[in-house]
Amino acid sequence: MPTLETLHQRIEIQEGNIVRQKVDAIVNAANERLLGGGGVDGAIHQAAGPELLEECRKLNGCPTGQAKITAGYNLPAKWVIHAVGPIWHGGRSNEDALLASCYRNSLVLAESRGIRSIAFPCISTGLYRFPIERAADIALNETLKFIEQHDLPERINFVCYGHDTYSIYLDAARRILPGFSG
Ligand code: AR6
Repeated sequence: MPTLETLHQRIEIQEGNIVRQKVDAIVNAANERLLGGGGVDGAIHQAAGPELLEECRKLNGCPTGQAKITAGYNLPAKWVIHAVGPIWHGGRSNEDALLASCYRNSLVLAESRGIRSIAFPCISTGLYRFPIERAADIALNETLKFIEQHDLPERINFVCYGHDTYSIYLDAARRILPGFSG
C-alpha cells in the first residue's frame, strides 16, 4: 500500500494553460461530438492544428462520462485524451457519477498506453456549469482512488485556469490529502 506521502508527490496543482503542458498526455474537456468547441477544447484544437480534428472525425463521438485518445500533433504533449463531462442540471441527473467516470476512464486509458504524466483541466466547470468546489472534490477523490491502486500515471497535474480555480483546488487538496503542500 503506498504511503500518503508518495501519493502527495504524484499530484500537482498548478495555475496555467493546459496546452503548454510538457506531459505525456493532456485531457480535453470535450463534448459528445468530439469535433472541437470553445473553452479548453477550442484552445487545444487551435494549438494542436487541423490534424487533430481529422483524427477526431474518425472516432464517431464519445458518450458522456467516457474518454477517447488521439495524438497531440503540434502540442508539446504526445497524446490528447478527450473526456466528455456532464452538463450540470442541478445535481439530480447523475452528474457527480458521470464526472467521476470521466476522471477514472481517462486514467484507465492513460495507464493502458503506458502514459507516465497527465494533465487535467477542470472538466465541466466552464460552459457545462458544474460547480467548481464540487468538481474539485470529485476530481481529487477519484484520482486518489485510482493512484492508490495503480503505478501509472506516475504524475497527475491539475491545471487551473485562473487564480480563483487554483485556490479552490488547493483547498480541496489540503482537505482530501492532509498535509498536502502544493
Ligand atoms: N487551459 C486550462 N484550462 C482552461 C483553458 C486552458 N487553455 N481554457 C479554459 N479552461 P470548458 P466544459 C478551463 O468550458 O465546462 C467546449 O465548447 C475553464 O476555465 O472548456 O467541460 C466543449 O466543446 C474551466 O475551468 O469545458 C464542450 O462543448 C474548464 O477549463 C463544452 O465546452 C472547463 O471549461 C465543455 O464544457
